[in-house]
Amino acid sequence: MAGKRTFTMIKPDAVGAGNTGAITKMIEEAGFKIVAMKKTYMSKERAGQFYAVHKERPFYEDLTNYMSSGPIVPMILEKDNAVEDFRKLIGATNPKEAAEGTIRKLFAESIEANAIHGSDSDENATIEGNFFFAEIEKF
Ligand code: RTP
Ligand code: MG
Repeated sequence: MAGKRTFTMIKPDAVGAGNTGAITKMIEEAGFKIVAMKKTYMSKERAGQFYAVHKERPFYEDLTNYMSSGPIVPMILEKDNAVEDFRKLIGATNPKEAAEGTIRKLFAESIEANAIHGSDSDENATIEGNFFFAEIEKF
């Protein structure tokens, strides 16, 4: 079902702060079905692979250090218009610019430690979901 899934991960700051449950509740209450979910960890090398598109950006080194600083909770989510609707639910990259009631407004610490990831296209949602989950883990 093209366009119905997105990929997210709760980032190390939010997992470490004990916000996994509150964020997951918001995701489900917004109408997203959890297709796959686990708690795991990315080495710095693996974080570098996940964020390879940002390799030339000035924040890449910081970003890969941060994303490998603690456990994360990746998920595949399903809903009509999933990618766009999920980006709305999480809010702007910088929590100072995020709309009221968004996950980043409520839980992000900074532009880098911003609580949660959301795929930016259907194509990337598939690639990112497959980075973490085998077919047998998707329901
Ligand atoms: P994401 O991919 O995690 O959903 O975030 P996004 O689309 O809103 O932002 P993107 O431009 O893709 O950046 C990826 C992540 O890199 C960190 N970042 N740090 N220090 C900085 O200026 C800076 N800018 C971005 C954030 O963790 C951002 O979510
Ligand atoms: Mg992005």
